[in-house]
Amino acid sequence: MTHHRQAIHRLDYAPPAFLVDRVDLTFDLGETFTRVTSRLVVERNKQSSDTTAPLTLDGEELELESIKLDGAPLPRDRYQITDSALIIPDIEDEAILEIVTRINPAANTCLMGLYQSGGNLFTQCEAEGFRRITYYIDRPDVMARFTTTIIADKTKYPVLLSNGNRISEGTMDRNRHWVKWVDPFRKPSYLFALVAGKLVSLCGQHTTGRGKTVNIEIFVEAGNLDKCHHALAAAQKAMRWDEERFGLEYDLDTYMIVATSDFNMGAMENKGLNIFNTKFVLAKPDTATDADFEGIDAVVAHEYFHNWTGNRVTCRDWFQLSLKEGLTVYRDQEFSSDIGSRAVQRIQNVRTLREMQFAEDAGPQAHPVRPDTYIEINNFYTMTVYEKGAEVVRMIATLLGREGFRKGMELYFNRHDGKAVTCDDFVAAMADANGIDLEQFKRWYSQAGTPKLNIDGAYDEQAKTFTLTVRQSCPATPGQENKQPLHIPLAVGLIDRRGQDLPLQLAGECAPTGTTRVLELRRPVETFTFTQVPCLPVPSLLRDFSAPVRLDYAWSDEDLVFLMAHDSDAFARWEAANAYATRLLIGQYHVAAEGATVAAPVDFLEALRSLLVQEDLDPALVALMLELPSERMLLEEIPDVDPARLHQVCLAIKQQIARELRPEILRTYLALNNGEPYRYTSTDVARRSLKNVCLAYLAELDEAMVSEALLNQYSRADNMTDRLAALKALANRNGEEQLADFATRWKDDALVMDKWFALQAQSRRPGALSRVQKLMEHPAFSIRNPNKVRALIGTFCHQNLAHFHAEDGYGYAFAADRIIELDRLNPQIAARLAACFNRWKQVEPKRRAMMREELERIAGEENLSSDTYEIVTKALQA
Ligand code: B3K
Ligand code: ZN
Repeated sequence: MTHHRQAIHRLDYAPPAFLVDRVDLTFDLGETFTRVTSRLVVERNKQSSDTTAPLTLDGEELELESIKLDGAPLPRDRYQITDSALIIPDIEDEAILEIVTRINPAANTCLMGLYQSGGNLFTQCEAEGFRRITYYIDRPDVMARFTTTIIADKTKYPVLLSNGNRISEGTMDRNRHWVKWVDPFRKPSYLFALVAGKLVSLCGQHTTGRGKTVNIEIFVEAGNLDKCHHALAAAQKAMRWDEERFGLEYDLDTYMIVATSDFNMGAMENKGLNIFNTKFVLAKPDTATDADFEGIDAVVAHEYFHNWTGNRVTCRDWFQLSLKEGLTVYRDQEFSSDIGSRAVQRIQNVRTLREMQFAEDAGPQAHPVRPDTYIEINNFYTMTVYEKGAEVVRMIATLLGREGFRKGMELYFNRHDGKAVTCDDFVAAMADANGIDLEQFKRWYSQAGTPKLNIDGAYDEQAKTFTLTVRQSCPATPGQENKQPLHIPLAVGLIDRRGQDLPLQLAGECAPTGTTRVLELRRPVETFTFTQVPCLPVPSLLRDFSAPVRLDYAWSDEDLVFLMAHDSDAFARWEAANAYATRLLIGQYHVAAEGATVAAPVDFLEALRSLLVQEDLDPALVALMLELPSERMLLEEIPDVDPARLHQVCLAIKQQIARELRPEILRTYLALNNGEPYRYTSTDVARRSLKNVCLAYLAELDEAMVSEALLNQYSRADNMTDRLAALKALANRNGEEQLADFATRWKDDALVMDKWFALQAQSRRPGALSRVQKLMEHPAFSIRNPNKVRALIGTFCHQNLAHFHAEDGYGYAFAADRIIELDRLNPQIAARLAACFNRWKQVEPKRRAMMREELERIAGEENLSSDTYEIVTKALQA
């Protein structure tokens, strides 16, 4: 591994000195010794101002066997080799290179480049993994035509896959066979993929609107075929959706998905050959939860959608990552909204954004959606680039309307198909297609930090007007002291005392235009006066979360209860419940700090009770409204926070709700726990979600009836959603027997065992850390497997706040030890884990000092990877 630590700057971008027209690769595969022969047709780039630059090919951990230039061996004094490049100074404007290198997939623990997993071979190239396969100009603005010939042992590697179309195959001596793939589309090297191994496949089809038949093939290890049907259906749904919503069709004959259990992230959109973490492919009702099924729909759609937003039009440089990621997340969120419940989808997305992206934006790693500088690009596959990036695209869609947005997408593809472009190009297509000005809006790409809106509302009884005064501001972030005002769409409504939406008419307009209005903020302070307002209304602000901002409006508790019951915008109803609970929990945290007893007011409890007794509400929404804000989210709201106290307060309120609403919760639980067989339909998913929220509350009661209900649900469930919900509660009680039973039952299913590890890592019972340490010795655990690390160690460090932040500091020391250990094996996974120290300045001084010490200990390690180095040094500097 190279440990470059130099910052790269967006404004230093220069077009590549050379382009690659064709790449012909031949892989002679072996697990410890793979020979890669690469034939490159290169030419000097006329767009480059540097007309004498040497040809520089990136390469890492490669062993060069031979190199030929235009057919003749290249003498040793005609090229240089460093630990990150092969440099040929003296070269014609057009040249053909033949480079032979060897690599060792079995020794590859960072899972970038070509690596081994379960005896099979896989590649991961984004962002800069191709340079670990062969010497190449490994940057996204070099787009070439690829062919790939794979030679391998027939018995060990019967299936040989790469991008594009399989055009020929044959057998060879020594039990070997070969397959040749041709990708008709130009692509950057990060989209290259190769898979070889013993795999079986589930095949399906999709017929496009124009009548073309596309084959869909899902490859998995033997024994998993019965878990691929949901993923196949997801691919079919995604193909149909993209045609209907955006007119985008698949462009190859076959779309392949391959699943591996060793993968650094969720999945990868390689052209025609997507590689997935098994977590986002394999599912059946008895092994996967409803959330897993939803995750598969979303990730399959996301990777499939990348074929247009990412592959056909790609990024000019890695600073533009959100060009493909923000847009593709927006697309997958819209897909999920269309196949499920739009309101539920929106609430879940906003919850994630608040809990994780707002935290990132408020901490030492804060960066704009289009970053200006990075040390290690892998650290920039962030919540900001993905989720805030998607919010930025969503705001454009809100400003343009659905048709306007589609026109913008059409212009974007007309202009840029087959090219590597920038975020500015995307915004320009949107603006030009609609004849509007998005110059100020572009600051959303360049400015980090979560903006804040302070809103006042004033009713003029005499004039019958209601005036909103909106002040926007944005806190300083590392490297960005002063912020400029943003162009922000603010969706609002006004609700009268009977709970009816008022028609909205702004001063100067002659007629009302609907009941939800998107106000456009541009200046630091804006006022909007609504006329013909008959009585004092309750304003509903930021409907559907129309912008990724924090909002401050002085709603009374009664207003919030009123909005929970009456807002016509489902998101806003949930938001009112969430705001009320947040306010209450923060208030009670301070009450606890003064030593007083924690309690929720009657009004709050009654508001929740009324959700449970109304029959006509969507159970999924009720479930979301009943769930208290996470400790992780609350931690962001309390400076100098004591996480242990926060945990106690949340627990006390949860227990109080359980006690006081016991009859309603129990009745709801029993009504929903009706023994009907499992079906994965949105109605049933919604009902299960409410049932299991009720179960979680009941589990707070120390009653024999509850223990019995938990044991019953655990043992009788015909699906993983219900079984796991019961086991989760049992893991907080004395559920040793059930935990052991679960492990015996599922010991051979890696994904189910991940759930088992995560449950225990989350458990709030005393001794959580020592149990986690003990579980690291369990035969199903491996520090080399990212899913296992995330399930056990990641869950403990990021989600079990009470134990991670234990007063003795052992949680911090444990995290630091693991980060150091992982850094030598897999820097990307180590750096992700290191983010658990990001908010050290938010916690109270004693813990803060201990966290800082651990950060310093990590930073002091010799040979730290650039990944971990960047995260810990930024955490310490900020
Ligand atoms: N594009 C990949 C992420 C690659 C991460 C590299 N460190 C998956 C996705 O966003 O679809
Ligand atoms: Zn993506």
